[in-house]
Amino acid sequence: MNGSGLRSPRRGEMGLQRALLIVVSVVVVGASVTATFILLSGWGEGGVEVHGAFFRRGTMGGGVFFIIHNHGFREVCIVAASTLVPPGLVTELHRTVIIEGQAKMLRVDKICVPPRGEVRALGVEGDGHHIMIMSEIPENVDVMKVRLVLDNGALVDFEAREQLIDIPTEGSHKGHGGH
Ligand SMILES: [Cu+2]
Repeated sequence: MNGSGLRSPRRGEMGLQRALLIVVSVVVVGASVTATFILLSGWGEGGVEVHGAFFRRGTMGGGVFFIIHNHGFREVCIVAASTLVPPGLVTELHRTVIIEGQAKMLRVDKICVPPRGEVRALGVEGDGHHIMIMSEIPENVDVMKVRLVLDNGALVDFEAREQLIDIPTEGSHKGHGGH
């Protein structure tokens, strides 16, 4: 066997290398876990963000409109919606389609947002999708709080302010850029 005088410095080096290896492994594993997490879920609430939300009252109930953006790398679908404020209104996921020149609202099971993409849930002004409120919205409510349930289990809460529908006046056609 070799003298211990020769071996101990090498053993020390080995220890240092092993320590470095462990540090590197921990970093690599950590990075992989983070990358996997980002790939699977995106950022935040399922990697999904809601922009420009508003609601309009209808004859009975109303509609909630918004743009939903998916930052993730996987398709995400809205599978249900509910209202937190006011609580417990009856909701349905809808899509407006034009059939023989007539706008018709269809109930849909889900609203899917492509990876790295968005859905303009703005009724006929977007791609038809919207959340239909099937029960009466109390008069004093001008901001609703809405919750979306995604197929990956994430919840997305957002506020939708009432948008009053402009009643066209005689001079309205003179304005620039209205629609
Ligand atoms: Cu509808």
